[in-house]
Amino acid sequence: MICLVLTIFAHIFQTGWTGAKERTFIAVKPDGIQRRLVGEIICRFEQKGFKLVGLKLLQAPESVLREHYWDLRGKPFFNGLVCYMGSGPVVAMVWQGVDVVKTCFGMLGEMNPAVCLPGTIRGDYCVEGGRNVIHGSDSVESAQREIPLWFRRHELHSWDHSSSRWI
Ligand code: IDP
Ligand code: MG
Repeated sequence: MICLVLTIFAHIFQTGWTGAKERTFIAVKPDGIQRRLVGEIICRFEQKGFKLVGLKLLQAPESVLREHYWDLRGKPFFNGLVCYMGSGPVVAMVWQGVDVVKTCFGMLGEMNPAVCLPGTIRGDYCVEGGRNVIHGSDSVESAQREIPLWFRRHELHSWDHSSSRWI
């Protein structure tokens, strides 16, 4: 009974974050831009059938990068990671759709490119974990934290895909 109540609460609380309205944060990292992979990467999510609701090119402030990778602050590579992510502009995006977080995370491939499957973005374009061209939220909770960190409300758009009933 308690489980049922909690499940209902969780569902109500997450309204707007799950189902067709689920959103994820994706960023092409500075190496992805240098390697001219922006078009290819956007193309993959677009052709998969997800909806682009936010897009911008920006030089990420160090404060945003430190906050974004807060969970990794104790790792020896943390400062190098912040430096790498601030070494040039990133393309920040928000994509929307059913199960978009899990699906996009799978499309990225593993952090270690040596074990990435061919067909994933990292599997096709990376050889080193420290230069892995793309970030994607790893859970709905991460997406809920990351999207407001990178985007203001007015930078996100609600619009209808004319082809949505075919996807
Ligand atoms: P993810 O990007 O697949 O979610 P995480 O383990 O969350 O992987 O790590 C975040 C990012 O930190 C990675 O994408 C990568 O850029 C960087 N990173 C993780 N582990 C290492 C490492 O051992 N050396 C250098 N960079 C790392
Ligand atoms: Mg991660």
